[in-house]
Amino acid sequence: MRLHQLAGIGKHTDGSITRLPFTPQDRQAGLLILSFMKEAGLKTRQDAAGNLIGQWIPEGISGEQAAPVIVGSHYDTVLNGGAFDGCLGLLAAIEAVQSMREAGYVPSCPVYVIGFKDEEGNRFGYGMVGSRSICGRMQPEGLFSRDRDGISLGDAMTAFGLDPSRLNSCRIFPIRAMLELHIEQGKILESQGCTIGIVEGIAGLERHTIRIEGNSAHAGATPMEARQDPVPAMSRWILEITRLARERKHCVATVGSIQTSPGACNIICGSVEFSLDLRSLRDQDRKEIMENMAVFEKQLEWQEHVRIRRWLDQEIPSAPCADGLKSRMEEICKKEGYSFCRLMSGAGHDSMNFSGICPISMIFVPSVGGYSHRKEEFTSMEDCGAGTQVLLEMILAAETF
Ligand code: HGY
Ligand code: MN
Ligand code: MN
Repeated sequence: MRLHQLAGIGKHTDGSITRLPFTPQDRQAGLLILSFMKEAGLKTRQDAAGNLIGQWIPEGISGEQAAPVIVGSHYDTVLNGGAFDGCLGLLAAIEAVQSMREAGYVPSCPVYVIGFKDEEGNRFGYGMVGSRSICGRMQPEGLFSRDRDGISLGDAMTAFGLDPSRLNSCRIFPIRAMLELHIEQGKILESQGCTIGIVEGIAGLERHTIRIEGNSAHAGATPMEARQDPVPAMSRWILEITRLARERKHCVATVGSIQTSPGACNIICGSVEFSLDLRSLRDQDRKEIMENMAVFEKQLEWQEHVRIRRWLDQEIPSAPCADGLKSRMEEICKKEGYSFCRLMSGAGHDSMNFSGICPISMIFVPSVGGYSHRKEEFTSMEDCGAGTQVLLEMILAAETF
């Protein structure tokens, strides 16, 4: 089965999967996915960002009709991730189009199946490189983001055989609609016994890097009152952002990566560098929280005798899904007898980059136990099948949307 074949690329002995962008595992996965697209009868190409594009352009289609329905998802993983995040949506899209073609169906507009590149941002910290490029929203500074070995995103793309100077050529416009099937990555569908999630919208997100500099010194010979220790300052910073996020509904703040320097047990750190991933369904929440943090940082610098620098790595506004497509999805669920509920997506997705360019629509299927971004990530074949059926019928709906 295609999902298991793809999951085998980058799999560790513990069963988790690491398939980071512009790596040998990525190349191997790309070749396999292109072969699946060819089996489905699609005309395949890879664009300057490394997106995999399978095109179905019916005879005689031109002009306005040429605006494609785009359907797909990403195929990179997080570090030690699972088999379903992104890949289910991409393989389901290939499956749906293959079924339509084999049934002799001819769409009234082009249908592009796209495997998006580097959605997770787990290697360079920037993320959504493929979908931003297709939407003309790739920021040039993103190319200078670096991985843990100091390799920049731009250099990694060039070494992979791509051309980061031609990302503008990735732009697809106009687009009729963007459809994405994805695992929920939380527990709502499972707890409500729903097979299908009709996504209302995707939370906006911003990611920062924070660096706090103090003064490295001997852990034993330096009295507490004489220290300029960035670690207690960082701890207070993290407690403050956590407090501010907990005060607001649908707002989440995560510090997922922390580096201390020099990082030895008997040396007071000279500096610490850590990440912030802040999300909210209300963009105003994020603005208020970061304004509060700017004031808090000034106090912290003075009280802890340290210097704090923070820079924004990326920001993507929240993205509402198209009402008309949500209603069509509800009709499809009722017709097919699938239990469904409406929910917001706290997780970010490639679709959010299409907001404001074309109508977007996301279909969720349940994650067993709510597990995701770990090897236990799982969705039943029955739910995968239901999600694929809804995706197929949403392609039909989007054509006439
Ligand atoms: O980070 C996210 O929300 C997504 O998994 N990329
Ligand atoms: Mn993910
Ligand atoms: Mn994903």
